[in-house]
Amino acid sequence: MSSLKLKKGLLVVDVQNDFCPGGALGIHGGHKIIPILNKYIKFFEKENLPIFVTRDWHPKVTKHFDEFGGVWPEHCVEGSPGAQFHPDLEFPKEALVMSKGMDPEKDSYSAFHATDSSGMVLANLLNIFGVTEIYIGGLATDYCVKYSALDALKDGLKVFILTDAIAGVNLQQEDSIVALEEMVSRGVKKTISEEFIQIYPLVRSPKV
Ligand code: VGL
Repeated sequence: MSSLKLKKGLLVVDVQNDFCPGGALGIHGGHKIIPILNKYIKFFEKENLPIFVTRDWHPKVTKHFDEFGGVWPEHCVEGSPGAQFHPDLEFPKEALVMSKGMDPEKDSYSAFHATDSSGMVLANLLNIFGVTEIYIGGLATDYCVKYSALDALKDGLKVFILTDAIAGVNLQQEDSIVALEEMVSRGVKKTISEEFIQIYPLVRSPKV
């Protein structure tokens, strides 16, 4: 396998039942990004590139919830149906499932606070897989996607947001737009599936 192939990684953020319409914190149109995310996932899978899939995985009592002083209604409680990945999301068994939000004292929006089943943090896994360019999609644009993208920049990665595969909570109507502007102003690049899938073959290493 060429080193070029090892450089890209896909990060799918929090595509869980509670963040989709009908869920405890249902995001308008949240489910509509899933077929597009599935396309990206297939692409990374076919190319043997690492795929990281995060989930919010909260204890029942946490400062993240409004009942205990936070902002949000109870959602994505560990092991609950709302915390399960949306049934339409298709990812291979090789994908690395990462959980976050387990600390009852913290919000932990960023995927960089997530750990895999062995307790390894995302930054270490990215390092192990040699990922230098991360492609991020999922929920929500104005929270977990944004904080993950900004942390990825801090980690020294080149960061692409999949703008056709994100949706925002929008507590304020413009929140997602503002979040995207902030990401871009800090150095995040935007891409969409058509562009990504057209451009990608050009940068692929030749088949041997
Ligand atoms: C998220 C709001 C509350 C997210 C998580 O996944 O973006 N948003 N908790």
